[in-house]
Amino acid sequence: MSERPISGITRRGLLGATAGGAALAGAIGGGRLALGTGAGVGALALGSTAALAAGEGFNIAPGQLDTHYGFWSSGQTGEMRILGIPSMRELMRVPVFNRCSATGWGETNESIRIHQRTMTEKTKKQLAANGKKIHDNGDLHHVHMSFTDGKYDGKYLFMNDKANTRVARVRCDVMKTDAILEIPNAKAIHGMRPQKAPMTKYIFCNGEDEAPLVNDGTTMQDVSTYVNIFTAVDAEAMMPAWQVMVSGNLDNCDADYEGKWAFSTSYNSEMGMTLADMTAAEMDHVVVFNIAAIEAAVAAGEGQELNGVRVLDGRKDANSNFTRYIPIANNPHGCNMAPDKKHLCIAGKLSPTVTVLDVTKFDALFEKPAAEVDLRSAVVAEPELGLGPLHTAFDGRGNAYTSLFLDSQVVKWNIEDAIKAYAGEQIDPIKDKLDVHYQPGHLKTVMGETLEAENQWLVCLCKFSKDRFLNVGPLKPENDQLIDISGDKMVIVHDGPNFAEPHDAIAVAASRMTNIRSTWDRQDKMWAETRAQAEADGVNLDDWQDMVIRDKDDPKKVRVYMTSQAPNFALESFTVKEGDEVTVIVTNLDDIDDLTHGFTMGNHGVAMEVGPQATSSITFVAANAGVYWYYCQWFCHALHMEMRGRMFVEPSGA
Ligand code: RUQ
Ligand code: CUA
Ligand code: CA
Repeated sequence: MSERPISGITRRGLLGATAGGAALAGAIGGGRLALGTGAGVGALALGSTAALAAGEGFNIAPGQLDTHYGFWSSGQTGEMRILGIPSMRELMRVPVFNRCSATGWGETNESIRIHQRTMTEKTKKQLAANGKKIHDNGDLHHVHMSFTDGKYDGKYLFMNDKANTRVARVRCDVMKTDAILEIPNAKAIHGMRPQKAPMTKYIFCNGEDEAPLVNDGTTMQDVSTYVNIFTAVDAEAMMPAWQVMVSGNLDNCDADYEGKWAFSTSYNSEMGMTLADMTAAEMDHVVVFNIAAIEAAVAAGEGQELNGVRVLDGRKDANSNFTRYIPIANNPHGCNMAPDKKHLCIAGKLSPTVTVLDVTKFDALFEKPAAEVDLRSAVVAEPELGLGPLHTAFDGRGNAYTSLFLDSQVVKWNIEDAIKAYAGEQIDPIKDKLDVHYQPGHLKTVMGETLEAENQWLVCLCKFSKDRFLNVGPLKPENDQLIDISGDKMVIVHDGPNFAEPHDAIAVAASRMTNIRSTWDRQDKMWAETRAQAEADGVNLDDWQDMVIRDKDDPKKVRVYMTSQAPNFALESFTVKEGDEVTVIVTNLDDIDDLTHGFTMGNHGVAMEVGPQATSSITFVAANAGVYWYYCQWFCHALHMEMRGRMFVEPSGA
């Protein structure tokens, strides 16, 4: 299984042989050209056997470009990653919730401001007690792009932090985090999805953990006071728009293609506090959120205002029109809306089934009080697929692909056939099963979470790699497998080791990502506050002045403005006093593609990236007298090593 022959030769053999390599390069060129015209066309153009198409299609020769961007989460690493599809080459890491040594994210003033933007008083107190300015870890499970009319618009990427109850946004023009929102009232944001239509007005965020609404220690043991919170975040303002209290907890979520609904799975409808309690009931549920009803209630001032957010009561007992609870077998997990605009697939996890809900039947659920409607009336299929179904992906031909965690398989099934089988027809909806390696979680088809689902590639994110790679010790990488789904049979064409722990990914056609810049705009809002400070100091960042300024009001504060142009810093040295709080502001004058400089201050734990035309600043205390060298740590020139200067720290008595 690991060495699938391509025209009778193994892939590894081909890549290892020089002569074969040249022959392959020729074949690849043709394959990629064909692919560039559209995945469907590419699949047809590429030979007659699936194995041949697979081999030619995924090997992107040196210098050739991938057809799709893959945006990957990284779980407890806290960053976002960009991979090329189909090559699976890692192209970039974008720090989000993590501290990044290379770029200074989490250390530069610009990034700290973004972190602190919506920080609650409680968090500030918590951080101060621990001698920190920001949380520099995160648990980033889900990355999703902003939509316009059910299609990716290439504008923003949104992602959750389960560890510290946050949501972040990355600007796609520069691929940098531009907003981090700490969500009040909720606990542990897990499932997170943008509204798909008519545009991404909201980001829907699931609070997974149960806690008292006002969590101040007045009630702790009384579980009946615990709630879970569903939050809609205003995607443009990156502020909470409204919240809904629900019964049970919230796991994964998704939204429909009309902009009417959001839905969330709940594995703990029991409101249990132990594993045994959380799995006790035979049925859990999916919560359906009625966006129009919620917006009307918020506009009417219903509910309560808590920490600046309007909170509505959508729990079962409240009998509201905000929510409906559709019973689903024990501990469901994945929540995936099909690109047919109609079918929502809920993965069973503990049940071997995927429950298919017809979202066009949801209106009927809200026409009468919940007690008077058949809450399962929207269920149109419930195929039994295998053990441990976690997530479902879709192609553009009506097929679904569900990961089976326990079986270590991907199962391909047809939605319409499953509906016919549920209605009593003798038909097997399962079209193919493929062993993957091992224990798959999320899986993604290219553009499969949009109205433009493609039919060539499926990426399966396997939680374990075990024996698939050279042993690197007890901690092993995960295994992202690339699967060719263009034929009737699924074919694994690539194993991609990946560090902890990509939960999820999306794959976006490169044609959707046309506004990515190669250099910064000098006026970028990323350093608006730094510019304002420069102006107050009489420094015009656009005139490329270099200055050392002592703050008039606080003489302990020194600001050092300098420019960089390969291979020089404008300041060869500067002088401060022991105990000074020093802010170094570097502007990169170079405007050439790929000419990044850096600033590292020796023995101070200080380093940052300064991209072409960017301004970046970093603050530290010069605690000890002496000579310290600063240097550029991003390779920029033949004389990059010489790009350095001295900071003289005078003894405080001097
Ligand atoms: S979850 S492996 Cu955090 Cu997306 Cu299902
Ligand atoms: Cu500038 Cu290296
Ligand atoms: Ca349960």
